[in-house]
Amino acid sequence: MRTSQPQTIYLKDYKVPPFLVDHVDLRFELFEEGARVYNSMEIRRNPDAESGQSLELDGEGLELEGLTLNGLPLADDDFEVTSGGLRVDKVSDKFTLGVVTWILPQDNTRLEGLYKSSGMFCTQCEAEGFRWITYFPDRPDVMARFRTRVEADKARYPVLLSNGNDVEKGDLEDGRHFVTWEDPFPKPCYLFALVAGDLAEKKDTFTTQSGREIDLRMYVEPRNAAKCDHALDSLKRSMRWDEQIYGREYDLDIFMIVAVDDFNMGAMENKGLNIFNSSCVLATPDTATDLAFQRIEAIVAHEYFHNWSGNRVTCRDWFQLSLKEGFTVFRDSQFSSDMGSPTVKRIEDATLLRTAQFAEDSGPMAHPVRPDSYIEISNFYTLTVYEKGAEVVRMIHTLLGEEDFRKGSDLYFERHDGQAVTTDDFVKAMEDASGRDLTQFRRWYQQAGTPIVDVSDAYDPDAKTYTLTLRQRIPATPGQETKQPQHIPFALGLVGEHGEDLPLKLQGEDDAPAQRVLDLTDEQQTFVFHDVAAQPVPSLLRGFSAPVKVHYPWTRDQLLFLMSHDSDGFNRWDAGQRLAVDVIQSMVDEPQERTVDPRLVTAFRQLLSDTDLDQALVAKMLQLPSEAYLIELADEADVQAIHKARTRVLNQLALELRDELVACYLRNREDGPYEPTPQAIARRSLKNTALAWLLHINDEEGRMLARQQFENAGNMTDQSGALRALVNSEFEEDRDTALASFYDRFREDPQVVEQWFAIQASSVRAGTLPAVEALLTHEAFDWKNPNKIRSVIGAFAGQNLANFHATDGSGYRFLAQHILSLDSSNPQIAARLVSPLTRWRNYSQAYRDGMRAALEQIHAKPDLSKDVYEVVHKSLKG
Ligand code: 7MF
Ligand code: ZN
Repeated sequence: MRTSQPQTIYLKDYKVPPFLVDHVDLRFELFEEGARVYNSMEIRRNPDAESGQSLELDGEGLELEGLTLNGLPLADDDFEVTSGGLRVDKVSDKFTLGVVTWILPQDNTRLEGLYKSSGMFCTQCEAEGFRWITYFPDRPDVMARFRTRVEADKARYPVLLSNGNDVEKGDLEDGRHFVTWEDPFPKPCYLFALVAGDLAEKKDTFTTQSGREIDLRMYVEPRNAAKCDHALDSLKRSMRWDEQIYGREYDLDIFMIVAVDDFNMGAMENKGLNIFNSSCVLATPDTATDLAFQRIEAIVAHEYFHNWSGNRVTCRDWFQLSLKEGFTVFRDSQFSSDMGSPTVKRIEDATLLRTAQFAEDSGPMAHPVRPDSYIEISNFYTLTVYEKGAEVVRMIHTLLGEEDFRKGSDLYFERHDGQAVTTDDFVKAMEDASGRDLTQFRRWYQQAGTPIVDVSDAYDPDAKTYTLTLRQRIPATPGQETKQPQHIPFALGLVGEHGEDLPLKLQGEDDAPAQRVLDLTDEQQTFVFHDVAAQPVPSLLRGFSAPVKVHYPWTRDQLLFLMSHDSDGFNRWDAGQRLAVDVIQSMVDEPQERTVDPRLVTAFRQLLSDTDLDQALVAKMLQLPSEAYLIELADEADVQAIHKARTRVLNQLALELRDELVACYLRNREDGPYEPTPQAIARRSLKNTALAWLLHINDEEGRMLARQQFENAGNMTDQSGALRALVNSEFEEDRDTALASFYDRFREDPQVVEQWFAIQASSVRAGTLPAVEALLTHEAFDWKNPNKIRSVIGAFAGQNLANFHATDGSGYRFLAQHILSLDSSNPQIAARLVSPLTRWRNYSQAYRDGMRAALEQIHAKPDLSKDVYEVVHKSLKG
């Protein structure tokens, strides 16, 4: 147990900052033994704050070497160094405070603040990393102009970067040099960044809509110089898109991207100097899959879009995190949708939401999009804040329509430029621009839990009326026992017997649209549609218009009908998923039920040979619902039973459709050069799915095709597709040969080795744990590198569910053991690894006790970090 209870921070306790910082002058002296940071702050009392308060600055792990007030050294009894900072009691209304600190970046394994990654210096300051660099009011509502001088050895660190524009550079004594950077835009310190290293520079330019030429620069380790093109192209597409869709132009003369190998998260939007995890930005067709290409495009866009949604307009406090993250995820998903297939993008977003966010929303860490309290803020960079937050913005977009939404966004950026604001300010701007009342809608930010919409209907053949009754309920979540009804935009259509959309005409209306969005605002509402010629099949929540669960008793025949007839592509996919879920669940419930419903086989057969439908959509429709989703749907999940049932369905489908799978594979094989077009990507995806299915049933021809593909692949999508298929098969020899040759070929490339680790750690073959344990002692494994930890431990616990949930509890003990050791070196990474254990109450008895025991074992560690403590403690509570 921790010796002291960590403090909980509450939104209701928010107070404006007692002091403001107008300007910060920083000087970094970087050495191998450490770094000295000179920090000179122009501070003044906040006129809006309570008067007479002492100056309190945040600081962690700092050695204080000097402290001056208006240039004069402070006496020992004029200030106090406290556990989390520094207090100066007697200060006037306006003064300059000088602080000198000594820090040890080379020993910084937490990867917060200033640290070293493969020989270079870099920073990560969001959310509270700046306090590990110097004493400062580390809160986002203190916005200052930064001037940063970086000094280091010129041979080791020829490249010295920080935010803004470089205004001065020169040589110093002893082979050292310096560069000074000035950022004209006031910013919170979480957006501060510094990079120093021996880096290759890739240059490009972008001309803005107003004709300004922007210098684009990408900095990577020299061995990665050939992996930059895709990110730079993505950046230019993002910049153009933000101008066209949101009217947002870039504001500095330089925009820089840096890739670093050791990074706790995906990327960071530091003003003018975005820093990326190497795995989220570096790519060539030979080393990155199509999926990685798409992910990189989306992440580059996300970080770039933050320049307005996050940097120019930032968060007042960390409870408002979704203000920038929800909005920016919404913007990057709009962008991806515009760059590819909107239906497929929507399916991907809805899948993530329904699988992982719904699980979070019904577990012990459930919290509103705008949380009310936290212990450690880095635990709140969650799917709820990001993905549900983006859905909330998307619903505003649906309610207002394209045009008014754009007016709202323009008003928001104009009204709050240079400010630190709240989610409420965002909604207010949307209201003011559109004239719509979003009072009730605001509950989406305040109430946790996934709303459930129960739908019932009745058709009256005489009156030709169709009556839909919708009821909403929101389950209780920690700290929120009862809920108020929310405003749910509920899109729907009624599908007639020939697959046509029937007109949707409510009482007293003349217009009858084919699709409409109902405003569900009460606990229960009834809608009567007139002039409905025949009994329709309802197509509900089209396009996944709200992040809710819909319950309606569709028959399997109705689902089959929607699967092939619904005019809404998303709901075609959804009907297929619901059908497959139903088939698998009935096998979980009745293990003696041996044969798969032949109608599912027929539907999949049709899909496999349908060459008219968007092939990317076909590839999605062929994916069975994941084990994670089936577990989420269960009340008391029996993982092994779910795994067995799903495997049995997959086996039978593959056996019965074996010839179609081979034909689909051959049809989609390409001989020409690699192309990154959506069509080619869809073909590869379909082909690799067919291959995986064939190897799932240990088909000999599939084996031959996989070997051929592995040996001749001209791109990483095909190479790893074949490897993955072989690794998940029973063909041991082929598997071992392929794994060895793959490693041999790519051992020098960390991003590929990470994929190699993840493919093995997520292998469905029984008894993977010993193999996973062996990976931890592999020469390429590195406990200091978060990507390696994620690709082995994270992939095992998060994706290899049947093996992780082994009923002997070995998977849980394995995870607990490594969380405990990581807790001391990198608490953020350790805390993220706890999440596969948190929902122990939703598993059946055979799993529950083992999961809880693992949590209790972690909880018992003395001096547990507050990161891990918060997740474990909340999981065990109640
Ligand atoms: C796309 O949000 C979507 C989400 C915080 C770090 C990046 O820009 C960010 C940072 C976390 C989790 C997800 C994402 C990010 C972070 C992310 C990246 C790309 N402000 Br933690
Ligand atoms: Zn973000």
